[in-house]
Parts: sequence; structure tokens; C-alpha cells
Amino acid sequence: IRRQSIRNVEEGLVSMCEERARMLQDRFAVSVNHVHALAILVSTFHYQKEPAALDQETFADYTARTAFERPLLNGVAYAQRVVHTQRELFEMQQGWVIRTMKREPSPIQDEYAPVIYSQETVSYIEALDMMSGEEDRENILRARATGKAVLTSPFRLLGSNHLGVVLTFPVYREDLALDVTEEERIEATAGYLGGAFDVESLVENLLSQLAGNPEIIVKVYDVTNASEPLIMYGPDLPDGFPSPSHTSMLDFGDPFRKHNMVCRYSKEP
Ligand code: WA2
Repeated sequence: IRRQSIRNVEEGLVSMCEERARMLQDRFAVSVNHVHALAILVSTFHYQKEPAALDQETFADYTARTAFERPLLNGVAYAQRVVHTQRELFEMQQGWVIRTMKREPSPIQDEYAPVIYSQETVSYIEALDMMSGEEDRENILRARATGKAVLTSPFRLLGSNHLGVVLTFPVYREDLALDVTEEERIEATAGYLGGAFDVESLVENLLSQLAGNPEIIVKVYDVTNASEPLIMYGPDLPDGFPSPSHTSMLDFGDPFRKHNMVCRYSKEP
């Protein structure tokens, strides 16, 4: 009887963890798909129309009205690729200067990725060169070289200082053939559409809706480097007592990154 009840407790942990992992992964995938559609919106209305049929006001309005489609993102934005020789003309047309993430006028760089359209919830990144932040820069370079959606490792986001990850889709000036080279992709890059998953507050919100009885502690890790897991969500504290844990796999859609969820009971069962 005792062995049976221990088994039940363990099965309970497995099913609660799997349920949470599936829910998080699904919400994540829904948000990524909608950002993909926004990248196509920018391509269609900014680049395939002459003159461009998109402006900040339209982008802000559309992204506010469709925010429910992206439940785990704090906001989305579009950063345009600007090479140095175009900087002066670009700044004159915009009426502002490109700034670094520290809000200083940008020093000279080969190229920049200033935000020209933003959802109001992240308006603080407007005019900022997203290549001036290490994590965002790596994302931009990998997105445009692969043509795919990419994720950063977890870091502290601008604005909230919450732990999260940034998602980036590349936008190209024209449709690319399937067999184009990496150099051709980079050359055809128009900009980057992306947003931040505020994992610390939005995942908390999601998991608290599922608060179970008995309570469990949920942690999410970036385990891309298996020997050095990076905490993405949850208390990064040593566990109070040795208790069995269950690890559920997570797939956030970027094959370059690996994630998992680790669950354990918060109290001795
Ligand atoms: N968006 C919101 N908060 C952030 C952030 C970000 N990046 N980076 C740090 N805090 C416009 O990849 C292009 C969004 C970056 C996209």
C-alpha cells in the first residue's frame, strides 16, 4: 500500500509537469506564429508597396488590437537595417538620431538596426539600435543568415528588467528563392521583426492560473549548453529538501536552443 501511494504521488508530479510544459509550449508557439504573420505584414505593406503603406500609427494600432494573439510577449517592434552610408539620410528622414541601448547617440558602426515601428507597450525601444545589445545583436545576425525565427538565451529585458528571451524574425526586401546562399540572404535583409517574451511576469501569470493542490515548484531552463543550464523562470535557489523531480521537454521552435521544465513538490508529500 505504501509503495502504491508513493507511485501515485510520483505520477501526479509527472502529469502536472507535463500539463504545464504543454500549455507553456502551446502559448509560446501561438505567439511565435503571430509574430511571423507580423513580419509578413511589414514585408507586404512597407516593402511591396510604393510608397510604403505602413507607418508608426498604423503599426501601433494593429499590434495593440491583435495583442491577444501574443499572450506571452510584452510587445513587438520592427527594426530597420541601416548601413552606415545611409545613416545621415535615414536620420534626416526620421527626424531623430539612432541611439544605443544606453540611450546615447550611436557611435559610428558598419550598420545599425534602429526600431522604427513599435507596439506602445515597448515604445521605450523606439530609435534604439538593437544591434547595440549583445543578445539582440546575436539574434539579428542569426535570424538573417538562416531566414528563420530565432531566440536569445535568457537575459534581463529593457524596461522591466525582468528575465526573458527575445524572438526575432528576419524581413527581406523581396521573396528569396529556397536555394539562396547565406551571403545573398544577408544582402537582401530589410530589417527585423521581433519582441520580448517577458517570462518572469507572463509565465508566472500563466502558471498561477494552474496553481495545483498539492503545490509544485516549476523552473524553466535554457539547457543549450547541457553542462551549464541557465535559469529562465522560477526561483534559482537550492532545493530545500531532497525531493523527487520530474523534467519535461520543451520545444520553443528554435533548433539552436534547448529548453526544459523541472517540477517538484513544494512540500514534503
Ligand atoms: N524588445 C523588447 N525589450 C527588449 C528587447 C527587445 N528586442 N531587447 C531587450 N529588451 C525589434 O530583433 C528585433 C526586440 C528586438 C526586435
